[in-house]
Amino acid sequence: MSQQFRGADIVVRSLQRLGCDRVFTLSGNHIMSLFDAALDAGLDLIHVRHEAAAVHMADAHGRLTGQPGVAMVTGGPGHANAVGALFTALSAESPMVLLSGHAATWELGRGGFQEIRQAEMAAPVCKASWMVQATAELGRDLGEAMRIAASGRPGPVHLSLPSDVLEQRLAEDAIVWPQRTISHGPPMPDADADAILAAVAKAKRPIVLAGPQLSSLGGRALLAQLEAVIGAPAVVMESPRGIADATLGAFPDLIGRADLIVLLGKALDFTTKWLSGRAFDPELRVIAVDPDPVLLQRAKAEKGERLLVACQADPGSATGMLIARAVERGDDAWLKQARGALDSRPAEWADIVSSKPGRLHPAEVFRALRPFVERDPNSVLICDGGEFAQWAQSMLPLRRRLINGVAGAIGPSLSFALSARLLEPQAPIFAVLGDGTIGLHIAEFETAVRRRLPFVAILGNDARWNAESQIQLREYGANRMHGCELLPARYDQVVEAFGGHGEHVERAADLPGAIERALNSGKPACINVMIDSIAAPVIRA
Ligand SMILES: Cc1ncc(C[n+]2csc(CCOP(=O)(O)OP(=O)(O)O)c2C)c(N)n1
Ligand SMILES: [Mg+2]
Repeated sequence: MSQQFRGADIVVRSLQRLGCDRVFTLSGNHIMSLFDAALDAGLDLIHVRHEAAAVHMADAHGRLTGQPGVAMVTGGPGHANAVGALFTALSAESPMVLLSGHAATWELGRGGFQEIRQAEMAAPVCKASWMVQATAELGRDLGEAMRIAASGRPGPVHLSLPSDVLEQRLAEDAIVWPQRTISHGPPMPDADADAILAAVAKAKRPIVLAGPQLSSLGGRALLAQLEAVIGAPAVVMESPRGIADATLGAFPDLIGRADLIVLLGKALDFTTKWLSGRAFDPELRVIAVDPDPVLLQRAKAEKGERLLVACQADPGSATGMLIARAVERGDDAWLKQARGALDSRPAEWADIVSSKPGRLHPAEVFRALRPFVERDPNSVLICDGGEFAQWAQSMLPLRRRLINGVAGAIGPSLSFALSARLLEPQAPIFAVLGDGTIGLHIAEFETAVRRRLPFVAILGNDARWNAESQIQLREYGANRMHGCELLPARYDQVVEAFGGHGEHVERAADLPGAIERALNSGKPACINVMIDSIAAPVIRA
């Protein structure tokens, strides 16, 4: 007689066959069979303190490796907690799979325990979302979920797993084990590549805008190569601040001068201001390369005859194709000008200091942090939150970096740091975040201590939700600011109470020593830096 497998064992072994040896999870009634199966199979459960944190960790895994990260949560409220975080993964074009336990199929429609229409709830924030119908389909459906997550424009996929489907047993010969596959879109036709390259060569001031999926180390390296051969700046747009992302220096001034913009997997959305309005050249021409026909259609609808080429292709392989077929642009004057604007930072940042005693200016913080980030080429920088983090994005080197992404949802950084540490055994990992933001997932320091995952959080503590305070100041006036102030709390002591390392800094001179001690502690650390409430930087050419 062939061996019998529980549904839960099929899930765990399918995950392993698909290359996943670790899941991010939080326990619950509906998934205890999966925990049980993980024990025999040796699947590592990284169990966390909020379901959204599990999703953020799977998201970071996806962004850093290009392979889907997997989060596993319980049904009903566990699933509901997880769904919000999928929005971040979707907007960051990050491959990941959310597996949620689910009320048994025989309970459905009868008011089962924690019964809710989970697949429908997750659908708007996923590439695909469904409930597995039968134990025999588990392996195939998991393979399909992983394939969809990593193919085309990457993103999250959700599967709900009813508890009876997980508990039912099946003979081994009745199981369909999954295959590891990715469907690459059609390659870019030679004619399209040549048409794009000819248009770029003809343009006086072309700019390439890449989407978040090219924000990885590999993606950035590819874009740097493209930039060099075609003589046009190639810029990743991955921030909800869009053109005004502080990473991009004086980009708002630069983009207004462009006569051709190539969208390389970059959605024509609010971050690009749809490339129209007073800030843009009225004669601006556009080219769109995208794996998603819906986005090509959108570009056509927005740009009409100003859209010169619309080509369905994977942005990574399309970039490779363009590099291979490009003829070097003789004149690099435009690229030099453009790089000047992108890399320009105000000279006064070199010595700007806070005027408030006991509070640092964000520029003082990042001048001190910069050598520590640069010390190791593999260091990982994570930026999260409001105004403080914008200074980090502007002043720190752009290598292995994760930011909240186009969704603009604050809070994922601590989870990102843990996930990064699981992949990066050695190099320093810095999470830069605000005091408002740390409150969303501060309990993940307990996870980090328990799992011995050291990293250093650089917390800018201005005792307020400053990004929103700045909106009140700008829009409603200094006498109408309320509802955004916080206590100057000692988050470093909270982290010490979890078993981590804490530092409290009120003077710039003390910061380098604090960072060095935090790194040397070998523990998850929080440096509570008291800062002045300063608006995000605005850089003009
Ligand atoms: C999930 C989520 N909730 C609320 C917001 C709105 N929001 C954006 S930035 C911000 C303030 C962040 O405060 P803090 O982390 O202290 O950073 P600061 O701006 O003070 O430097 C808020 C509330 C958001 N973007 N995402
Ligand atoms: Mg703050």
